[in-house]
Amino acid sequence: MTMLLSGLRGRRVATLLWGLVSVLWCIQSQGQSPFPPKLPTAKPMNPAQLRFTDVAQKLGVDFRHQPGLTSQKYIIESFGGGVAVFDFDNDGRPDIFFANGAAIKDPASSSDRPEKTDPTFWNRLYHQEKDGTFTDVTAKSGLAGEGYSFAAAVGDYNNDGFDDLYVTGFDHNHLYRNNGNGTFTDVTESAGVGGSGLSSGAAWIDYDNDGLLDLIVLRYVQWEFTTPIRCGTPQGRQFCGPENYPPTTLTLYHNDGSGHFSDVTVKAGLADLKIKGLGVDIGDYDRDGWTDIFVANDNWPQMLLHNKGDGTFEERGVLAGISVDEHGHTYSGMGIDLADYDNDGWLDLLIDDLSFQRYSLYRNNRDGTFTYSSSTTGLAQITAKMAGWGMRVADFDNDGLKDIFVAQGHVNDGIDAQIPSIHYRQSPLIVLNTGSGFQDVSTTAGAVFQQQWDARGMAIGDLHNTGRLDVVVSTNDGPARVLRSDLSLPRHWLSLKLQGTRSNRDAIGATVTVVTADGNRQFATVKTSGSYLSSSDERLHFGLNDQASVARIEVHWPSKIVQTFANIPADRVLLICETSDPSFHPLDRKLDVRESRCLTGRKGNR
Ligand SMILES: [Ca+2]
Ligand SMILES: [Ca+2]
Ligand SMILES: [Ca+2]
Ligand SMILES: [Ca+2]
Repeated sequence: MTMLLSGLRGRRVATLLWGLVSVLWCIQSQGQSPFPPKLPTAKPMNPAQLRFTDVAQKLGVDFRHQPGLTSQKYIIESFGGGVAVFDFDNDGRPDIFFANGAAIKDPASSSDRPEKTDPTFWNRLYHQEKDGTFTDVTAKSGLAGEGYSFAAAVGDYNNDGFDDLYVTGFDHNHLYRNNGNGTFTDVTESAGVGGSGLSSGAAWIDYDNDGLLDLIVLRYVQWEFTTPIRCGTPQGRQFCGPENYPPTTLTLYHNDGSGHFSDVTVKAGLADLKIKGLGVDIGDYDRDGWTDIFVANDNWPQMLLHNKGDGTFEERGVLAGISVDEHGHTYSGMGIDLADYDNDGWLDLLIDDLSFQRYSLYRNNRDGTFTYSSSTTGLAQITAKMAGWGMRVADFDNDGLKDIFVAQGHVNDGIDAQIPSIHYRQSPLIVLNTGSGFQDVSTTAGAVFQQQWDARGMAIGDLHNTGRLDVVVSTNDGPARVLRSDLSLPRHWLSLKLQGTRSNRDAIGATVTVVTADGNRQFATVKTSGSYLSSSDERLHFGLNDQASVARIEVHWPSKIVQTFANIPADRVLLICETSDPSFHPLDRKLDVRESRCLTGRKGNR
């Protein structure tokens, strides 16, 4: 397939192949369809009505990622930085954080450390104002950071109602406690989560369901500035791939509830796990009540860390059928998302990678295993030449079916000269879920899809509370993009913010089923993880197509409390408090109304 495609224009070919594949599908769909046969058919639509516009400059988001490029092509210069979309001041309007690089000595010795002394290297926090524009509040917030930063992971670890921020980096990670007054305090040392080595993705997860968020932190490879491996030639250095370096380990931190975390990697049975990790996501794929962990590894088997419920994990990637692609090949896993794309109530897995590897979609077989479904859904053909990083599976056109948005760009900045059909800078990708396959609608979705970026981090969220999912992209050595969704379809939607009282306050790990009268059934997990080095809006977004109300909402909390609600009107943001009181009804969350109405008196700390 890759040979056939190499001399041709990707998307046109993909469209042709799409037709071919569709025919093949019809032939085999009676057997192993990657979509359930009774899925409600989406209403006919004009894809041109889903459009994204880059409003970064217009809204005052002037972040530019600075990788600190050297002549040495140190591996960290190719990582890019993560994005976090989160409402740090609880005013109902999502804000944006960007992780940034740092100045690197050229060449650097073993004692040299990247520096953020120059403000162009600062991490940046942008506060959203009432008029929808953003103001750089980095200096006041105390989030400028130290060293070379990669991932941003949002979670309210101390359950005080203000989201905290974990930022990974080279050599040292940082935990910033949100003080609730617009400032953050670096509590890394007292919390014991500084880590070491070349960290990459991180995710908040309450793996033991005790109501306190724990933390999983990946590393990439064993690497130091003095690692004597260089790629390319002295005159033309290239970034070395992960195959040049030994694999490394991850760290699992247990939240002890006193502001301190314990490194439980050994106790959890994860100390011997060798990874080349980039993306990480969480979700209960087997619905046993314990949240599991998925790791996207670069040029290394992909991994499923099954939570055994006794504080230990078991790596089951091979058993579950997600470690390699359909041909048994490993690939360069970068971005990751666990999401139920076929609306059957079971989490599926998508991992993106480099050109000629095709993005890997694994459909959950509901028995602890997955089936590689990229080819049968058309996604393999669409993504054959693409290279993806930040990525989320979500309903961008509000028709009740989850779509895919990918921030793209190749890692090798010399690739254009080596393989003329592959480009270093690539357009982003928007793929719609039709209910029977995936369709690339990028060419009709706005001018940003004609632009070529070296994209890396990406987070999604309904920035202006209009019921449309926007996308924020960070590009390596380039400007940030705020892609406002200008979806013009008059489709209904519902946004749910869950607040735990016995469970962790962010409700991370809670699952929600939304059923509409037309028979559509959607399933989602509360999380901030997924994508690449990034953290998305924790509110759950549901597209409802032409349904003006939801027939039934079912919420399963990590505490085992189950809440159900009937006949809920659409087109609003609702706050659901965790309670066993059957008289509780979701609260309509107006802007500027602080969430003081949920029950208080829970465990936590300040
Ligand atoms: Ca805010
Ligand atoms: Ca916990
Ligand atoms: Ca599980
Ligand atoms: Ca959709």
